[in-house]
Amino acid sequence: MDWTRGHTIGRGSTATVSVATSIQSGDVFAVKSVELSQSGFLQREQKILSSIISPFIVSYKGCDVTRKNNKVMYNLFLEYMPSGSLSNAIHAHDGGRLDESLIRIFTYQILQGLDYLHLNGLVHCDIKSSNILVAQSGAKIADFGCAKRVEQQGPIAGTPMFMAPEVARGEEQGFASDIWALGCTIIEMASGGTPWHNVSDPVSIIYRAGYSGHLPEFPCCLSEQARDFLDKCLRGDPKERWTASQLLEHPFLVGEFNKQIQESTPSSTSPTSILDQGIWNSLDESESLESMVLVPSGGESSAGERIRGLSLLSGEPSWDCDDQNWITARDDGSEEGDTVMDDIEYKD
Ligand code: 3AM
Repeated sequence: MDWTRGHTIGRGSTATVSVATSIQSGDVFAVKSVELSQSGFLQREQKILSSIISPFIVSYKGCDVTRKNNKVMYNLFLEYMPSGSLSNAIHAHDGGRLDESLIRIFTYQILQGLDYLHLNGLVHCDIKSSNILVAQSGAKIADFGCAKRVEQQGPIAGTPMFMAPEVARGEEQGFASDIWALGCTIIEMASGGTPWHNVSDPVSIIYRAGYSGHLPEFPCCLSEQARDFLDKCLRGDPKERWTASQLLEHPFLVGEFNKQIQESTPSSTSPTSILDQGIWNSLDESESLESMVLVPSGGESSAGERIRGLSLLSGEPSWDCDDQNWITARDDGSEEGDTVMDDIEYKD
């Protein structure tokens, strides 16, 4: 696909995200770009996104390699989500927190995405409001740079603030860990703050989450139903946490607002959607929390040792975009100074 790069939307921890337009069709999409030599996270994301499809997950549109200012860039094409992240939506909303009716809808949509992933044997590993993207029609899960198959061994990944106790201790990272992170995301929506709001350095967060036996504080404004839902997400023992399918049946999601929720799924284009509340027009810029990868250093290690083991994941490039053996690198006509017109081919 030939395409042109538009304005930069933002810079995440692993890539720069821009708006892009297909030259052939005029379709607008988002492109995540990073230097090829540092594209391990993005290639991991490409592998996973290209194998899944759900109205609750940002859709994959392809990938290629281009040359820009003598740098070889890896580009991942995604569905464009014009309202940005849920994190931005929370901070743009009155009082910096969301009403319970909106929390319910976003929770339902994230949970549908998680249920789909888990049924397909995938763990996202980095659920948080800045990795949930929003369009007029609702919320979708994005950023699969840390995702893995459930049986896959490997370093613990994600953001310390959202790590379940078993993840913080470096024991395991499975479906239940995503559910804990969903609980933390509900806290973000309800409070406008972080789950461990009075702790900021990663060592203390890992200690709190993994070794203190404490739970994050439940926001006081939540209803009894919502608190019960949160309680089912934030059980210290992963075996006691409810699964995504169980949570979809919880009264918090199947009560009186069920109809509204159904009407506002991403597949709906109804102009009367509950999300048509004007908040999406005033989203401000905010910096995402950094994702990190914890490399476990043995079962006996302390929280401090784990933190010292923090490293960025560097995946081996795998040249299998779109199931082809060859990738064409071409000029992308960028407004940001991409100039090289010659095609380069890479073989695996
Ligand atoms: O820095 P902010 O939070 O404004 O929301 C993502 C983040 O914006 C946005 O790019 C920034 C860096 O990650 N983003 C990521 N994927 C996107 C997409 N598919 C996206 N915005 C729109 N559509």
